[in-house]
Parts: sequence; C-alpha cells; structure tokens
Amino acid sequence: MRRLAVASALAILVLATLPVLAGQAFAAAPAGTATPARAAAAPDPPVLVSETFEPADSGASALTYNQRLVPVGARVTVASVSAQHATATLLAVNGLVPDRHYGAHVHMNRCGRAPDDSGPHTQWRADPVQPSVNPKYANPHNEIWLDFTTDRDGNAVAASEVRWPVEKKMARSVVIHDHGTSSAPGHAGEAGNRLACVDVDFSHAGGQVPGVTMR
Ligand SMILES: [Cu+2]
Repeated sequence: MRRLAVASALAILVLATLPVLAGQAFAAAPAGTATPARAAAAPDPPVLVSETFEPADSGASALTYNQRLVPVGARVTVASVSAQHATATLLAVNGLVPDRHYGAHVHMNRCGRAPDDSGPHTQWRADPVQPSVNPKYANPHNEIWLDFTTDRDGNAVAASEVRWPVEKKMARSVVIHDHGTSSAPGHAGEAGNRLACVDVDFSHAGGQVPGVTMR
C-alpha cells in the first residue's frame, strides 16, 4: 500500500510538472483575465485509475492474460491529464517480473476476456491501413506509448506526453505487452502478446471497434 501511495503521489507530481501542460495552463489563464469564460477553458478533470489484476475471465476492470508475467494481485495505476491541445499520461505498476522490459499503450476499446478485445491503439491521425504498422502513424507522438522496465522489486513508472487531447478520441484501456514497442517500418507499434489490460475511460467518444490481432 505504501508503494502504491508513493506511485500515486509521483504520478500527480510528474503530471503537474510536465512542461507542455504547464504551458497550456499558463496560456489558458494569463494574469488578470480569470473570468468565468476563461474558467470554461480549464482542463478536464484528471483520469485516475488504480486496480489489482485479476484473471481474464473474472470480469474485473484489470485483467491478466499471462499470470507468469503479470501475476494476479499485481497493481496498476494510470493517471492522465488533458488540456486543450495536450495529454500527459502516467502508468505505474507494482508486482510484475523484476528487471524486465514491457511494452504498453493506450488502446481504443475496453478490456475483455480475450486479449484482442481492447482493439487497436488510439491514434490522433488514424492510419488508413489497419493494423497500423507504418511509423508515420504508429509512433509515440501519434499514439500513447507507456513502455517500462521494472526495477528489482517488479515496480515501474512510465510517462507519455502527446500534443493532442485524448478525450477527443476513442481511448478506453491501457494494455501491457510482452516486449518493447517497435518503431521499424512494417512492425511499428508492435510489442508482442497482450499480457494484461486495465480499463481506463479517457474518452468521451462512444462505440467499440472490432478487435485486431498483431498489436
Ligand atoms: Cu498495445
């Protein structure tokens, strides 16, 4: 519990100090102009989810598809703040395999019993070719990538900063993958099997898209 509290505090600290959001806040409220109209331009409330991974058929909001690499009982915390033209997202995990590299991204759908239920990666500019493996679209500026390496206790924190508002897109989950995310043409965005998924409702958009393989 203590570790989790530290991770959450760290999340808030990191999010509060990311330069692009600091710039947004400054631009949105110059000194002496704090009127109700200005207040309406304030960022949306932050997203904060903290869950324990449960088996894939449990119906829980954090599911593991590989209990060796993401054990039942491991913790995941996701925090995200979006201003008008930028989004900062932070992922903290506790209780994974020590000293191991994992991939992670924001995906379009909610988690489901099957790993592919979470659908493709959320993209600001959507690749007309799916699954998207073109680095022009599948990159950490057009998608939210949260790859991490655990420490000797199996804990890690990852941060992403993109210059677009995630709430304008479909974005319903964070998926943890088997290995780091590729940037190679023809393989960009690929990070191996989906090991685990946590529901995070970033978006105000509706709908669900068909699951895809290979991502
Ligand atoms: Cu992914």
